[in-house]
Amino acid sequence: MATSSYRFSIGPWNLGQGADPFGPPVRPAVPFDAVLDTAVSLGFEGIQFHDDDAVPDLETLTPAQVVKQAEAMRRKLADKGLVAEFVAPRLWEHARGIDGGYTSNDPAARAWALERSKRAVDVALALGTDLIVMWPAREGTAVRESKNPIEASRQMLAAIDVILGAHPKIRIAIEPKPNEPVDHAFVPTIGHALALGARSADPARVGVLIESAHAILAGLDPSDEMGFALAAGKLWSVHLNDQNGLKFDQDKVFGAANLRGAFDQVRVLEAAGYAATGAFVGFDVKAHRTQPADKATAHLATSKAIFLKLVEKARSYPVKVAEQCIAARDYEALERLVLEHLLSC
Ligand code: 3MF
Ligand code: MG
Repeated sequence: MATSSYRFSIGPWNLGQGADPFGPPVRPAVPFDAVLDTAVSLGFEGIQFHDDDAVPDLETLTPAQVVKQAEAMRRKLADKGLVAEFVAPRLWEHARGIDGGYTSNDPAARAWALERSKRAVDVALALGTDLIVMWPAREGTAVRESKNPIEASRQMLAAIDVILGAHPKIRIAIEPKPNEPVDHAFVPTIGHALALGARSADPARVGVLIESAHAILAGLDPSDEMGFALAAGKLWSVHLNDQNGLKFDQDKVFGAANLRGAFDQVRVLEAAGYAATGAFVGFDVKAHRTQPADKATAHLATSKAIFLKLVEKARSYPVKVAEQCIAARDYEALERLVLEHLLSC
């Protein structure tokens, strides 16, 4: 199969314990080494990290100790033939980030968020990656009047500049999401993320990570969001998954709710030569709560298998016939062509 040029990645949070807001964990925690073994056995080469996945309890360590532990993690990855894809400063779970980090109303919390982000840069470099993922999870509001959106936008930009300033090689991929855990996020879409990046101290080092479900939650088509970023050379990672309409963030298996939408995402990645850029394909998918522990990796295997099947579909797409339909402005014929192509064996 000529699809092996894609590189796949996984985050430890994709092997979760099945907890949801209405019920506790139903599966034992997966030890970190088991996450790595699962990655290897399913053909995932990259590991995505929160800063404290790589260095547990990093807030209690000195910067030198943090680097030492991250270097040990890098060796552990290398022993298994794995590499680190990115590091995301996990501001949203810490007590100090209760009201957001960079946009908190508490100046001490804002200072903490910037310091923690600088430590995440240290972790990334020690792990051998130059990519920081910024998911601005709590950078928004539940009560609209509780923060000043003008000030918040400036604070987000200042945070980007602090991270860029931490090392001349570091790049940031912003992962926008319009809501959840907040009601309204300050950086809800790819357009917002790229506009912020363009105003940063070094726009060449700010790009995006697109999660399919986040685009859908913003009422947008994920493949169009990808096209927008790809046209600017800014798509530096993806979190492919699916989402059944406007509800909580479901992190469903890629293609599970909208197979045609998944095809369109693969098609735009293929058209742009995404695989050749060396960027990873990540699947931000969760196992169902009902799934027994010994089968709670199937969501990853299925997402990857469906992705690869859709790569074949994109490569065998009848381009000539499609062009004729488009030239004749016969979009009904194009519609049928796409549907029959997807249904064909
Ligand atoms: C958000 C993310 C992650 C989250 C993860 C945990 C990089 O969509 O991709 O941040 O931490 O999803 O739930
Ligand atoms: Mg994600």
